[in-house]
Amino acid sequence: TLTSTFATRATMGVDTHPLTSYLLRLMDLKASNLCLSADVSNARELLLVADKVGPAIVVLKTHYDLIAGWDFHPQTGTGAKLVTLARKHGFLIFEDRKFGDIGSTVQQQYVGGSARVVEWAHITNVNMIPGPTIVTALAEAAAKWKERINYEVKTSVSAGFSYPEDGEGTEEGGCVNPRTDVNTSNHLRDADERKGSIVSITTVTQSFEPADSPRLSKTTLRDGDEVYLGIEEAPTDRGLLILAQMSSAGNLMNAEYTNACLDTARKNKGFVMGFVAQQSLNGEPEDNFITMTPGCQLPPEDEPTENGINGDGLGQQYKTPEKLIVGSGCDIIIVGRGILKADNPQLEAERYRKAAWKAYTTRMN
Ligand code: BMP
Repeated sequence: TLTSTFATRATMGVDTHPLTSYLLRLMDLKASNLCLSADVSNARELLLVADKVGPAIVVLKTHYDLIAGWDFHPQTGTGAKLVTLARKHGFLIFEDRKFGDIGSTVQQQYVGGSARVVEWAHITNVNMIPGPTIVTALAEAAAKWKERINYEVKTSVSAGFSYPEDGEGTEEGGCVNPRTDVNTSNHLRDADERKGSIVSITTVTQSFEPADSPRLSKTTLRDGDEVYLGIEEAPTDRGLLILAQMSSAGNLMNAEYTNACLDTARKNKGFVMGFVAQQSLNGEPEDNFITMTPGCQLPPEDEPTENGINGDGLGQQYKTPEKLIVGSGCDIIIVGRGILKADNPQLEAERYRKAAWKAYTTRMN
């Protein structure tokens, strides 16, 4: 897969995870293989940065538990608002939860508690320390969730139920019902046709035009449009990444551990999309796992040497997009402080998007 384009990989094989295919198409469309690690201090900042950087990224990574003022309301809270932004800009939400407990506990942590991660995060991840049942347990929970959502959508549409109960078109893109809003515009459109305006979504005036994306033409949205940017809806699936290698100095994930992660991934392709790792682990021709890689920074623009991007003094180790994508076969770079600490995070995200995309095109040649 190292020399196959993202577009080719999107259609590769029958057992490529539906969210992986969707993500690969998104990457191709937006000319982006950038994930923002949105490690900001509060919910207001998180939503602001997601909206600003949204056009440049394909994945937004969260740690909900480091965000002060995270609003847990299922319909109008922070997760729901992120879902709306994800639809607006076309990106997937990845809660970097690193689950790491017995199956029964992680199921409850995934679907329950205050955060109800499964409802707003398309993707989450695990530590493999507890063994493979952590993956099968979460897969089971995700499958149950999907079944429930599809059932709720079907029954509420046929009953002429009016979506959404809360947040009805109050803000830009304010259609907020995370449990149904993520992927249901098709159902809702059907309902619209039969019932008149069941769904109200406010005008979105913003159009999307990443600087160098050759494939995405400017999309002007009309009043009441519910599909943003001409980007298709994400499927109603949930996906998992396995943390197989870490970027931090002295971490304990040796080759044997990493191989065990790969083995579990291959046995659970219906749920596992790929890895958070420092290199591609795709070894067999049929492996089409996504490799997402943190520990990435670019040297400053005015000082283009790699000195000074070695680490953060707390164990983090940085590599350039070029090294990771060309040298190690990684697909998506995950960047936090490299973008967030810049004077203008929006412009800096664009600089990272271009650098990562250039590295990908280099790898293709
Ligand atoms: P930064 O680019 O600011 O160093 O942030 C990196 C992000 O990626 C953090 O959210 C961290 O939790 C995460 N991460 C990492 O740095 N290394 C890993 O091996 C795995 C991670 O999830």
